[in-house]
Amino acid sequence: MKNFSEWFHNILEEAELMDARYPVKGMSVWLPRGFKIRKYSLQLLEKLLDKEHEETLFPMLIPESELAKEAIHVKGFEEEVYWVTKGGLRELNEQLALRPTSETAMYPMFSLWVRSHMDLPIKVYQTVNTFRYETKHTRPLIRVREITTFNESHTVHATEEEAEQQVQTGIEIYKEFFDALGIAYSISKRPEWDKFPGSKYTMAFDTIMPDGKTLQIGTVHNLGTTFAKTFNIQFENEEGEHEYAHQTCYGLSDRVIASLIAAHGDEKGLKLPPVVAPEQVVIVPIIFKEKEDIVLNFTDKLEQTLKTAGIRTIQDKRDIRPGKKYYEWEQRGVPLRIEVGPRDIENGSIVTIRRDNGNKEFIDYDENTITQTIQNILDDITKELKTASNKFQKEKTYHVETPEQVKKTINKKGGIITCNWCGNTECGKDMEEKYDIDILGTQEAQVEGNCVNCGEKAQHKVLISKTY
Ligand code: P5A
Ligand code: ZN
Repeated sequence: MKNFSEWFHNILEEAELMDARYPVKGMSVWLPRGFKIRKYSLQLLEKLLDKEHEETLFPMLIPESELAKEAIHVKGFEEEVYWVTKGGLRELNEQLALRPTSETAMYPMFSLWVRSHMDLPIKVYQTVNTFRYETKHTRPLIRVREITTFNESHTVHATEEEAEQQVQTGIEIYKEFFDALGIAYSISKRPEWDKFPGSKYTMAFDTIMPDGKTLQIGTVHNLGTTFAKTFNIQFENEEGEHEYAHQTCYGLSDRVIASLIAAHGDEKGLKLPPVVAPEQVVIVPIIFKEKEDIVLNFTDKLEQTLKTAGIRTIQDKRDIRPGKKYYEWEQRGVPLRIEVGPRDIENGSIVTIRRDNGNKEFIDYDENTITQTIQNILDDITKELKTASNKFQKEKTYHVETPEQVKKTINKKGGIITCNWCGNTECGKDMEEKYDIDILGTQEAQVEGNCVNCGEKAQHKVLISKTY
């Protein structure tokens, strides 16, 4: 695709996912089709989280005094906070922030809930909207000012080891989630200057978009005891002594939907993994005048059979050219199309066309096995979509060894570059400026040799790219 930004913008409209014409910058409307994709994505995520978290719901407004308590945290967000200053005509005594994230809404309450080690661990999540007055160029789903789908998990633990373990668990859950959606990712530890404000460290998921720039699609933070100290989250241990709790938090946003669209889409439009597709199968009856009844009897029954088996199926009986129907459903990303005409019924077969690779197949129709046959094709589509996006991410990740190669690769090819790095902040920031890129973070690896930028002894394998 030649111009990803343009393609992305058009597809939201053409596939009827979102309407970006809402008269507030950075805020858009979810249309029914988009909302269904969002709903199925969330169901998948929440099913994974529900294994060990509980769902909660905290208020959207945060008193200024609470937001301001954690100095580093508030510093990180001060330029992005929307404020409610009036109730009707009256000035409020204390202004209230629209949550940019919910640490400072939740943790004063955690402080009340946690008394003894028996109260720990706490593992909760919520799916809410949050507000960030972003100053960089806003784009639907990718950089928004109302994050409408903010899924945030927060955990509290008695020990540092447990919190460390939870970071791994958070990463595993997100991996499983992205894998199920076929979204490829690279995980790295953000550099000091780019970690979540107030955290000990941040682990981030980045996916390469079709234009070669990366998008951060999820983050897992170890908060250490910083917030526990600020909000006084203390517990009595088994010896009767008071200790500060160890915390983690992790979050995802509308960007998951953006990357889902970007990872699989093509010139024809959307390609949806069956798990989140509003319609998994569309049946198009090919109707000729005198054979109409025969065909529709067949396709009605087929529709019913697939629906009963739990496959989201629709039948397009509109009186328009089949070609127009194909075009529309392909654009909307329906994973599988079934065509049935009088000739097919005579031959005892149906025709299937896969959205992922366009493959057309004649399938012998057997009432008893048809749902399994269709399910198998859908499963294969899921697998192939994931394979393709993993392949893309891998092919667009380059290891380089010299500064010249860094420059050449980033400008020519985009994607993610890995190289040796000393780990020093000054050197890192120098690289960011010099090459006009971002340091995504470091990965654990045995490194030999010197830093690609300053020549000092290398300490890390570092990932760099242009970013959204
Ligand atoms: C973790 C959850 C947090 O806010 N507090 C609770 C922690 N982390 S974060 O990295 O700041 O945000 C989590 C994820 O949200 C996405 N994101 C956005 N998506 C769309 N528009 C935005 N303006 C925006 N800002 C952040 C990122 O994917 C990020 O990883
Ligand atoms: Zn260096």
